[in-house]
Amino acid sequence: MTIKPLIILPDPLLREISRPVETVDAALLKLADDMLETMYDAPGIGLAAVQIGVPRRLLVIDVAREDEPKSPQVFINPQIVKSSDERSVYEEGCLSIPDYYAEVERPATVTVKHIGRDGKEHLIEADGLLATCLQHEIDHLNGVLFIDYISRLKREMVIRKFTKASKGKAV
Ligand code: K1U
Ligand code: ZN
Repeated sequence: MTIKPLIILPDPLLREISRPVETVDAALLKLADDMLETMYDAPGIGLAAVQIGVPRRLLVIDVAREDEPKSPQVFINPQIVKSSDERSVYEEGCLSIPDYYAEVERPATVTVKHIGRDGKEHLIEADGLLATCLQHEIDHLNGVLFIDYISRLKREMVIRKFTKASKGKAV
């Protein structure tokens, strides 16, 4: 397994719509394993393939607490098929926007259809942190970032800060 470099704001790749995965083969499963390794190293609780520069509809998640055994999950071509009216608020972060956190309100429960690493279709009903994380990661597949849910003023400040930092590094 390989730890891959993370794509950071304002990289335009983060605004691309990821293409569906066509075949679940050894190469795709190796990509999922590299994503898990990268996510654990960061550390994070989720990662979309586009965050390591691969705009495919693939994401990995592990919301197990530190005192629990690892529980890696792979979601291929995930789709939200049902969302609750009930909402929940969570302070989110993003590995592509390091050290910035903001409260985001989302549906508290989602049902997600996806293909698993076994190549078969699955349906999962998620609540709590898993529901929040699934929605954050599926947003990545559609070029949406959690800063899109905060005020325009705050979002522009964050983008300006990261744009400035990226120019500083480019020289
Ligand atoms: O997609 C990402 O950028 C990963 C992101 C996922 C996420 C976090 C919070 C709410 C929704 C989705 C992260 O993992 S940020 C890092 C983080 O939250 C974390 C890191 C270490 C321990 C616990 C959490
Ligand atoms: Zn993110």
